[in-house]
Amino acid sequence: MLEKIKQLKEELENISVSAKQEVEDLRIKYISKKGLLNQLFADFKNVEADQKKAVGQAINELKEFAQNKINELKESFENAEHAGGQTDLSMPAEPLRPGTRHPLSIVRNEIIEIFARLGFTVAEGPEIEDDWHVFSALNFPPEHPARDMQDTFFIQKDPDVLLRTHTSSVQVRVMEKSQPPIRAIFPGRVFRNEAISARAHCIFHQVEGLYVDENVSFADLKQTLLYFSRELFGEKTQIRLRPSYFPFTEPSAEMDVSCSICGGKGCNVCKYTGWLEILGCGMVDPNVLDLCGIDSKKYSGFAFGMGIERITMLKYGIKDIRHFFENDVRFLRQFESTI
Ligand code: 2U9
Repeated sequence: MLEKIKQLKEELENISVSAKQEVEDLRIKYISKKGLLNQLFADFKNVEADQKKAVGQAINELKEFAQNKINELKESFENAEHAGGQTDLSMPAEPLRPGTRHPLSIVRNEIIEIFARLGFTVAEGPEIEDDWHVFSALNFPPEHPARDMQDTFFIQKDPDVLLRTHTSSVQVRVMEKSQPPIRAIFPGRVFRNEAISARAHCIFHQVEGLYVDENVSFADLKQTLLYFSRELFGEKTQIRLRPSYFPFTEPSAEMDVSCSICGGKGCNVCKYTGWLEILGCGMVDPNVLDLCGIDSKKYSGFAFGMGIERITMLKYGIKDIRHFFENDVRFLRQFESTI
C-alpha cells in the first residue's frame, strides 16, 4: 500500500495539463467521493496493525498534496483567463455604472446658472475664519448668541479661529478688496453647533448673494428674487416677503414661494399654507458697508442667503436632511443631471 501511495504521489508531481477541464478531471480522479483517495481510505481497514500508523500518515499527506496541486493548477488557469489568455473577446463588456452628480451639486449648479444669467459671478473663501469676517464686520453685537460656543464651532481655545457659520464672510472679504459695482454669489459649506435631526445638520451648504452699486433698491431685490424663483420652481411661481431681522441687513425679510407641489392650494409639504419659506434677504446695513470699506453715502446694496439642503429637499420631496451626508448609492443614483 505504501508503494501504491508513493506511485500516485509521483504521478501527481509530474502531471501537466493543457486545459481547465483536465484539472476538473484530475479532481474527480483523485479527490472526489469515488476518487482514488477515498478508495485508499476504504482499503485502510485491511492494513496490518503494525503498519496502520505509517500508512494512515502517508494517505493523509497524499490527500493534502493532491488538494494543493489541484488548487494550484486551477488558480493558474483562472489567472491566465484574467490576464486575457482565455477571455472571449466577443462577450459583451460588464456594464459600467458612471457616477451621478450629488443632488446638492445639481441644485447648487442650477442656482449658479440662474444668477449667471443676471450677471452674478461666483466667489469662494475659507471655511476656517476669524471673528471679524464672520461676526464683527457683519454688525453682530458682542453679546449675540451666535458668538456662543453653543452655536459656533471654535477651533481649540482661540476665540478668533472658528468654522464659518455662513458664507457672508466671503462677501466681507470681497468688499474689503474691491469697490462697487459688486454682483456675486457665494456658494459654500458652513458649520453650526446644532443637534443632528431629520431637519437640521451641523454641516450644510448655502448660497448667498450680494449686489452693491449706486441706487440699488429694494425693488431691484424683489425683481431679482422673483426671476430666480420662477427659473428654479417654474414660471407660475409667486413670491411673498415677510418682515424679519438680521444684524447685517436693514430692512430684512424672509421670502416664501408658492408651493410647487400643490400650486399654492395647500398640501402636507407646505403644511396647508400654500407657501414655502426658501430664503432670507434685505438691504445691506449701511454700517456693514462702511465696516467693509465701502462708502454707504454713495452706495447701497441688497443681499440674500439660502440653504441648499432646504431647497433641494423641497424640490425633490426629500424628507430627511441626513440622506445628503450618508452617501447611500440607492439614494444618490436617483439623481441624474447634465450640469
Ligand atoms: C453681507 C451683508 C449681508 C446675507 C443674508 C440671509 C439674509 C439669510 C439664511 C437663510 C437660510 C441663512 O442658510 S440659512 O440658515 N440667510 O436669511 N443672508 S441676508 O446677507 C449679507 C451677507 C453679507 C456683507
